[in-house]
Amino acid sequence: MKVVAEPNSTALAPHGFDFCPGCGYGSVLLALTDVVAELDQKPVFMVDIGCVDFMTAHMPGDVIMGPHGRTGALASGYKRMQPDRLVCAIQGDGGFMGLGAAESLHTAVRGEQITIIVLNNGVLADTGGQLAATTLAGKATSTTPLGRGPQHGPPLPFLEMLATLGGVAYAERVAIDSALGVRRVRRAIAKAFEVQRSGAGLSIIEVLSPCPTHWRMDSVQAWEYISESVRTVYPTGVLADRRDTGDT
Ligand SMILES: Cc1ncc(C[n+]2csc(CCOP(=O)(O)OP(=O)(O)O)c2C)c(N)n1
Ligand code: SF4
Ligand SMILES: [Mg+2]
Repeated sequence: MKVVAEPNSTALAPHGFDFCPGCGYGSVLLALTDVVAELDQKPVFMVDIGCVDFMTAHMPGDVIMGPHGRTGALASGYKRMQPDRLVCAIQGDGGFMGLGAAESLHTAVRGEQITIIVLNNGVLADTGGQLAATTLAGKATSTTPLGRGPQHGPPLPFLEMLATLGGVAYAERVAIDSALGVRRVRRAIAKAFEVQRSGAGLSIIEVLSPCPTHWRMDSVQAWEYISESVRTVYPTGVLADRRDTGDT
């Protein structure tokens, strides 16, 4: 096996991660820590409720936990009171696109000068693996053993919807399904902070992230599932970039 990156000891210390083996959240955390190490100020992080809250002990900066799904609203208020701080909300797909969809939508409509990282694992992982707005058609979850059916509607293209709004300065979807994918996560997060600094508007990064535990797969199968299935419904790439054009 080839080592492509050494774990960042700042993020891992003192007791290692609490994520399941093969979870994508550790890769996001390490990428985030690398990006923050290059910045001249530490962001303040607003962490949502979900498996994402296992990140709190490892964040490279101050942390405030938000009520489930409402972290975008909390981050908006903080940024308005502390406009010189870099503010980053981190939320799961269930919180961002489901229970907190209204707060997320209006944060985007207002074009808040914050960065949001959405961890899309297609499931409500922390509460036991329930169907989420993002679960793919046919995919079984713990509480929907027959899989997502027509009665549930199709998976929600929430980032595509938000990308149409003038307040969204930057929106990119990336995937943890390869070493290259992890590098792209890092690059996208760095870009999102640049956008926040430029004052252009909201920057959002959606990360397609494996959850081997609730997908009932091993780590390799989970990466393959993202490459072969999730990315066909949720294509990766830049969905909005209004940094230079001022386009609405
Ligand atoms: C207002 C509110 N509703 C519901 C819950 C229960 N709850 C906690 S975490 C969670 C699901 C989290 O799913 P997601 O946001 O996708 O994060 P993941 O666990 O997948 O990382 C739910 C429904 C809560 N804590 N607060
Ligand atoms: S349940 Fe899924 S999202 Fe939660 S820590 Fe485990 S692998 Fe990660
Ligand atoms: Mg989730």
